[in-house]
Amino acid sequence: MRTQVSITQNDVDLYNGLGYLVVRNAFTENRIQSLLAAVDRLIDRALAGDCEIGWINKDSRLPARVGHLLYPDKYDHAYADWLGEDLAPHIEALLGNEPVRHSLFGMLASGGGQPYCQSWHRDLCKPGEDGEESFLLRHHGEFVQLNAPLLPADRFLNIVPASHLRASTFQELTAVNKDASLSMPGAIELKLEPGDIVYYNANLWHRGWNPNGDKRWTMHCAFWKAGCPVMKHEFGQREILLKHVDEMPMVASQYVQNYIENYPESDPKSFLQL
Ligand SMILES: O=C(O)CCC(=O)C(=O)O
Repeated sequence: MRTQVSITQNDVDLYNGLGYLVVRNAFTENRIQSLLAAVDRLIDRALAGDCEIGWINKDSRLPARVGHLLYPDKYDHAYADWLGEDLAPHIEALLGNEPVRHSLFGMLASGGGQPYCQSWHRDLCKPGEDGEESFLLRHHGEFVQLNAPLLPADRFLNIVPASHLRASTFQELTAVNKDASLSMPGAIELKLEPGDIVYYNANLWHRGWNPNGDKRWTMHCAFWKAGCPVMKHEFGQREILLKHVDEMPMVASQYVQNYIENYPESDPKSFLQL
């Protein structure tokens, strides 16, 4: 199956300039249904004791955030097919058409009225530290993260556009240190529907914000250029992925193989050390 929407050079330029790109209707209703069915199968397996996941409410089939969906116990071909057929052309365009490796593959989940309120953060650098901007510039274009909701009216990712390649401002540092609920200068709420994908730089100022605990199932994945060594925050997946990398469809298998091949034997570095 071909990808539904391709990413143009103009999209890549927008992504690089703003630190995010929303692709509307990036995958079909059939794909949405196949991913929802995969999550339902995961819940069935977890309820049967065949794999372990966290719960918001087990009786209501409400999982908590799930990581490592490519691990053998949580794996479903639906995830790997989606990665190969819909996501890969986008990811590769955004990473300069170079080989790509897996980093993180999971699902953000909320529900049952349980508030989910993250503080504003950048994933891989320390806001306000000396050299903040040079870290950000050094790794520019090497990685991409995505959120792709499977349920309607996903309004839970807040970002500060174009904050990904500069040092944090005094106002940002003040807002984050005072109170997570304070509004952040220039912040926007992304409005996404199933089939939409937001690709973003994980060092944009951002947060997940769902104070009412509305039901949310949002695929959440990250990828790096293949040659970038596996870092501390994504370390520890090699042994378990090796068990079934050969059984995955071609693209997913290649991305995972590239993770395995760039795995340091010990002492993985952090983003700041590279
Ligand atoms: O909930 C979200 O959309 C953002 C998640 C996030 O930023 C994180 O877990 O670091």
